[in-house]
Amino acid sequence: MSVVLYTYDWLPDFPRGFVRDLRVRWALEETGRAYAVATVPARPKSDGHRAMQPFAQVPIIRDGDLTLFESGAIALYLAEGTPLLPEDRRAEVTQWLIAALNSVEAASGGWMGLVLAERMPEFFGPPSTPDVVERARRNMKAKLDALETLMSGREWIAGAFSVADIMMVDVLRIPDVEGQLSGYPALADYVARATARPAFRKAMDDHMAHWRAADEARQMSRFA
Ligand SMILES: N[C@@H](CCC(=O)N[C@@H](CS)C(=O)NCC(=O)O)C(=O)O
Repeated sequence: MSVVLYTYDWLPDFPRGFVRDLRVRWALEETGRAYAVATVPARPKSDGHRAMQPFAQVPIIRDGDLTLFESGAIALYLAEGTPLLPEDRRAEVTQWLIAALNSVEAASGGWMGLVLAERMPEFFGPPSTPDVVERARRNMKAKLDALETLMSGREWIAGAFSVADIMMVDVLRIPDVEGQLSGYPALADYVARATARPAFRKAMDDHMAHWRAADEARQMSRFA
């Protein structure tokens, strides 16, 4: 039976390309697992959604009787028994996957939230003061500085390409697209190298095709 991946039924342009179902699609592509996509309403959130994900977020997967949320837990589950989570590096790969989410994404997500509140106060506001935004940016930069030194001597973060790279690179894509990786050549190369992988390209194409289909379905329902 194939995995079912849940994402939103529709979202505006801005988060497309960055919704976290992408990292799950990437892991599924890297491991060669077939999957189907199902949706939950973005607004308003549904009880059915909350029953699968207590915080009413995505991604979620179903695999047979198992329902799983948290992108890191999903990625580790999918990586189990595959080269994405090699037995002899299991602890190290897990460490870096958690570092991606709990150290790097925690810092970049905090900064991005403040930037969005500044840019789109009607949606993400109220905006913070500039010194608070700058403090969050410096906090993120401290993590990027450390990673830049580390990645200057490595191709992948923990030996061969692993599930930790999927998480770390997906987390770094936000500072990258926001211009925050300029001055970090090793990190910029790392992101470019990973996102050139056919599995990433396929995951991204399918992710964007999902939103285009969602636009069409929305148009049709307006005319119905
Ligand atoms: N720690 C969670 C974060 C999930 C998350 O923030 N999902 C976003 C989409 S990328 C979401 O559903 N946001 C809507 C909301 O929080 O209401 C994970 O990694 O799965």
